[in-house]
Order: sequence, then structure tokens, then C-alpha cells
Amino acid sequence: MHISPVLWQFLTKWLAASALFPREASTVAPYTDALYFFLIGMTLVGLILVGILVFGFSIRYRRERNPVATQVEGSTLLEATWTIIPLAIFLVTFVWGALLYFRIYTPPTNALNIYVIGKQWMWKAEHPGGQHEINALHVPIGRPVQLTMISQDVFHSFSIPDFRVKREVIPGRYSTVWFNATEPGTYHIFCTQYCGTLHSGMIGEVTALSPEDYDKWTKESTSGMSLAQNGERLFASMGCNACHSGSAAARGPNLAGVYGTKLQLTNGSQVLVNDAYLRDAILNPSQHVTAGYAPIMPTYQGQISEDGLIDLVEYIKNLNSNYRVQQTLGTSQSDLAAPATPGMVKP
Ligand code: HEC
Ligand SMILES: [Cu+2]
Repeated sequence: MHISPVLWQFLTKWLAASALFPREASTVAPYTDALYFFLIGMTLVGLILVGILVFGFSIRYRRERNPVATQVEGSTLLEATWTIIPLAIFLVTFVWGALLYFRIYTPPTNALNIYVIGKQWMWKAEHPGGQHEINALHVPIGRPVQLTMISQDVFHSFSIPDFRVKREVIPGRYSTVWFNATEPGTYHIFCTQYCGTLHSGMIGEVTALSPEDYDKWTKESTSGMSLAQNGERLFASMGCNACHSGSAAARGPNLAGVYGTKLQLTNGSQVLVNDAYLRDAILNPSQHVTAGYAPIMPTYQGQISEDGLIDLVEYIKNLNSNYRVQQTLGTSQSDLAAPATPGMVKP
């Protein structure tokens, strides 16, 4: 992207104003667009070149001037030229696209994580602090935000055109997407995978706020319990703590600090404990038994909703050295009973 900034800004502003292109409201948007413009530019060059040749040749070699066809022998130089130049252009596009791909697919490690559940036909966002929103998503600007997404029913696809992000939302598996919003404002969310009758209504709005406004919003929209706190309750009510009590005599491993580590399994392989692994460990424990333990953990398939699984994952993620989440200690009963802000749903 080494076009002069003035020209660049003019081009992108003009395209946005002409409604041919969505706004550029995230850090990756200019990079995605640069590749896109390059592709359009190359296509135009090809179009014009071929157009001129077709037009020129049909005049030059028209029938009155050439009543009898002449045999033309090939030219190696010419053939090599029209092979090597397009090849070079395609390779540049490939390398450029691959670099961009890595940029888009590698979330920064300090990203703020928000969970998104897709279902027919709505988007539900769950913030770590316990804020819940439907068909709406509040995010701070100037900070990487990662969405950990899952579908409760069929395939969906989460897309914010102004941020140039789009990712499949799949039943049974977490997928992630990240962005860094650059300008406060509201932007469309679309489902871009046909998912049933009301697919076209599966839309929403992202509100990008300045860090101060975002803090204000988080405080005002709290449901009273963080996801980890909900998870802690679930952990007790589902009886997980019977085996995962943290004591040395417990039948299950201590889950404190397990997030982000590599676990040794009985089948000899090693796995990284991330959100997806935690979810799977709860639903399919027999698939990957931790070395040193008996396969006694029952499966919880069909017993915990996606919301509940997110709560448990968030709880285990936040377990550092003991079985209480630090924030829990300061939560009084009156906090728990606080009514939700209109537009928010209670967990
Ligand atoms: C009957 C005892 C028992 C119960 C109840 C139980 N677990 Fe486990 N859990 C185990 C054992 C034993 C392992 C290690 C062997 C394995 O991976 O299956 C384990 C492994 C895990 C792991 C994989 C991480 C690791 O360090 O091995 C997670 C995550 C986990 N349990 C979460 C839960 C949650 C959440 C619940 C409640 C919904 C739960 N467990 C209920 C016994 C239990
Ligand atoms: Cu959908």
C-alpha cells in the first residue's frame, strides 16, 4: 500500500461516498481494500489491453485488406511475455493475499474477548462482565476485540462489512474473528450464510465507542453477574466441584491455571488448553483423557446450553490458584438481584 496518502484518502473517501464500498472503520480495512483495488486495477488493465487489441486487430486485419489468410508462425518471446507477466501478477496477488490472511487470522494476544451466539434468527453477545445484548454489540475503539462465536442451531456467518470481517459461525465449535475499530459510530452486522426463512432479518448493529464511553456503557448495562460468576454457580450446581475440588485427594485434576497450558493426554499427544478445548473437555471427556487420570468424567452433552458452556469456560479461564473467582467475593446479594437495563437480557 504505497500509493501516496493524499491520493489514497481521496480514492477511499470518494468510493465510500459513492456507496460502492463500505466505510473503512477498522485497522485491517485499508489493507483489505488495497488488495481489492489492486485486483480491480489489474482487471481493468487486462480489460483495456484486450479491448484495444481486439478493436485494433479487427481494423488492421479486416477482410478487404487481407482476402487470403496467411499462416503466422509462433513467437517464443511473445508467448513467454504473456505467460511470465500474468504469472508474476498472480504470484504477487498470492503473496499479498497470504500476508493479509495471516494478519486477519492472527488475533493480538491482548484482545478483549466477547462471546457471540448465533441462532435462528438473532445474534446474542455476551461480555465477560455479564452484559448481554441481542442484535447489538458494543465495542471500544482503538483496542483489538476478539469474538468467540458459536451457533446454537445451523450454520451462520457473522459479518461486519465496515470492519471487513466475516467468519462462519458453526454449531458445536468455537470460531473466532477479531478487529480493531478505528472510528466511533454504528455499523451493520449481517448474517451472510442463508440460514432459513428469516435469514434476512438476522441483522444487528455494532456500536463503536470511545474507551470512556465504553466503560460507561459496561457499568450501566451490567446484569449483576459476570460470566465467570455464573460459571462458578453452574460449576457447583452441576456437581463439577465433587471431582474438581482442587484438593490433592480429588478424583479430577485441579483446573486452576490450566487455561493456556499444554496438557499431556493418555494417548500420548499434547493439547493446548484454549476455549475450544475446555468446551470439548466438558462435552466429550472420553475423547481426550488427561494423563494420570481415570476416564471417569461423565459427558455433559445435551445438559448444558451454549450460554452455560460459555459461563463454565469463562470461569475455568479465570481460575488462577483457587476455586473462587476474585470478583465473586465482592458481590452482594443485592447486586445479584439488580434489574437488567432495558434491551439487555438476563442470563
Ligand atoms: C466424576 C468426576 C468428575 C466430574 C463430576 C467432573 N469431572 Fe471434569 N474431569 C474429571 C477427570 C478424572 C478428568 C481428567 C481425565 C479426563 O480428561 O477425562 C477431568 C477433566 C476435566 C477437564 C479437562 C482439563 C484437565 O485438566 O484435565 C475439564 C475442563 C473438566 N474436567 C471440567 C469439568 C466440568 C466443567 C465439570 C462439570 C460440568 C466436570 N469436569 C465434572 C472428573 C470429573
Ligand atoms: Cu444466520
